[in-house]
Amino acid sequence: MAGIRKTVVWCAALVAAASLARVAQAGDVKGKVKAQDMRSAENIVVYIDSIPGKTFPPPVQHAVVDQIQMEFVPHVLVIVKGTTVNFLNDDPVPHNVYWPAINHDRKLAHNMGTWPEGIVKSFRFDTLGDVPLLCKVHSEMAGFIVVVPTPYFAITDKAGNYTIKDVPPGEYVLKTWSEEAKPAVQAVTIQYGAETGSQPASNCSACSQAKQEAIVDLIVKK
Ligand SMILES: [Cu+2]
Repeated sequence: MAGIRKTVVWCAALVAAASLARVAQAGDVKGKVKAQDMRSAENIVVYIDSIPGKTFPPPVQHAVVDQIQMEFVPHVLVIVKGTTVNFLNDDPVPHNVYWPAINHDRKLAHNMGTWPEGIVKSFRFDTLGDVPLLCKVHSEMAGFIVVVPTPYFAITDKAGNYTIKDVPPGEYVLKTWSEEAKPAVQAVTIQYGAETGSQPASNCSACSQAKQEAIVDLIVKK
């Protein structure tokens, strides 16, 4: 009997812990980027800037930049610092990958070489900032890798919309990166879902209400 009672107490503690975790539920940061005097509002990176005292382990899974029909795909890739990128060639002609700088530092220029279809070469990016990708075989080819400090990032669609999912509660600085424009900076807060703390853990309509949404529209210009 004592064993059963102990188990019941344990379960109650677990439920309480689960409901507390829900109180600190993450939220989404979303909005629209207005691109002033620019060709397009697409492919603008929106990310949460470095959080003091916090580092984020890079994902084990590699990111991918392909070369398809004479283009870098995607045109802009965002990764968290420390991520390894696999460079692919899916064209029946050899392509090259090189970058003349990382974050405008020419000492970090690097040539990955030239290789035919089907071969994969990898590189780990440990420096924050943008990496302009070029191909020495086809001078018209251009792409970008943007290395950011947190895993909370998004990239705009054709209309300039973005959504950064599952940001933990806190006060942050939101930043943009664009091929054409200067960075825009904006403060954003994801609040703790304090009120739902008094709700029973089984009340799941309250759980969904705890999901925060911060709407932040940004203007980027040259
Ligand atoms: Cu090429």
